[in-house]
Amino acid sequence: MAPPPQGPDPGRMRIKVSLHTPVRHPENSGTAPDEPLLQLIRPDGERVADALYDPLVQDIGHAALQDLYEDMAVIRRIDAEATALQRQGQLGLWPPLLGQEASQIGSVRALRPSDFVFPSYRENGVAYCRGVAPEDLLKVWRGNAGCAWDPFEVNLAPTQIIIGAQSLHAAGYGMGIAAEGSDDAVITYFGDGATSQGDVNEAMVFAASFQAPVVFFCQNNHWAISEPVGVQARVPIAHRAPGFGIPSIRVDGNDVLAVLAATRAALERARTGGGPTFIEAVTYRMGPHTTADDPTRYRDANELEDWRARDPLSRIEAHLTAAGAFPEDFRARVEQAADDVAARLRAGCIGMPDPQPLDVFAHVYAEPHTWLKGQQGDYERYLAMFAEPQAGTAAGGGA
Ligand SMILES: Cc1ncc(C[n+]2csc(CCOP(=O)(O)OP(=O)(O)O)c2C)c(N)n1
Ligand SMILES: [Mg+2]
Repeated sequence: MAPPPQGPDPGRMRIKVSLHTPVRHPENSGTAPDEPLLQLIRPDGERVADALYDPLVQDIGHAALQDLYEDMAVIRRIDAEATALQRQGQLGLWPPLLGQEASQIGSVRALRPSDFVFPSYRENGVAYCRGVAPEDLLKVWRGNAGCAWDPFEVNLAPTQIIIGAQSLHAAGYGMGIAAEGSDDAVITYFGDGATSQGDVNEAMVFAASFQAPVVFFCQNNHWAISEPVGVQARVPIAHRAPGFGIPSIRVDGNDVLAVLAATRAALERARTGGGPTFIEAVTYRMGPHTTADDPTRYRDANELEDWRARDPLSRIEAHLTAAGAFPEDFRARVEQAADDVAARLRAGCIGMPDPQPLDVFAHVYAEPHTWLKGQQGDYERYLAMFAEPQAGTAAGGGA
């Protein structure tokens, strides 16, 4: 039985009761933004028992937790290396994921390969775990490709820059696979700011109406560039979804085990005809919005320190250390794995062949057509104006 609702606002309390669904954590009774979260491992590493969600992660022993830790350490290293490459002029831009490792790894590791992912621009950890080559993660940010991977090879849609647009694609794809009778599921990632966009709200309408097998995974990293989440929503973001008829859960996004459990629950619901679920993973963007941003201009340094104490990697390290499952050779192995991926990333970035100007026409339409060919011809003639004169020709042979 859920504890009685807290808080002085009776209107909100009524809403809360209607929000209650089987997937929702029983402790999530308040409406304040700091209401309790589903948490299975506390920041100090202590395991918290949870009757509803423990059965979903029964298979995750120390070895599996070590794997999750390794994933998080590797994507943190990828992120640091890419940030350095941008600072060294090798990338035009990079959107760091520092601090959001548990949200990305806990959710992506709950998927099966045939599920389909619709990401934003920040899910580079998700992309890596879907099987995208490390150097390919950089292509878009080096201006080298419009889409750096074949979406159908890794079941991952291209990087989406338009805030929230991918949620509509996810709803449509989910409706499609449901009509085909598949038991695959779809997950779409977006931020706290994106929940104020029309696209995300429209996607929730369609997904709810058609009971599409979609997991709406919101990484509430507390900021939408320089806008704090407190300005974005007056209630916890998770409370928005039930208004559409979509059950939601608020999970500690820095607890990889809790994120895994919540995502598994949502995927199971999707696969078995239960329709969409909304997950608010409460986490924190520890770096800038992108490498073009300077968060010291708008956020308090103390806030960053508070969140550093809730670091997603340290809590797993503390948990495993207390259990005697974080030996030195494991630490060394993880560091080596992270260094190897970073070296490949760097070499692949610097050695990446430049795209040719005419490549821009290759992926505009599935099939070429007269109008496009005409434009390509114009561009070819334009480029020819800059061609080096050939020896022996009237223009360049010279007497
Ligand atoms: C439709 C649209 N409007 C505005 C922007 C500019 N923009 C880029 S990122 C961003 C903030 C997004 O914040 P959030 O959804 O919380 O995601 P986060 O970047 O924190 O992961 C905005 C407004 C955009 N890319 N697309
Ligand atoms: Mg955000």
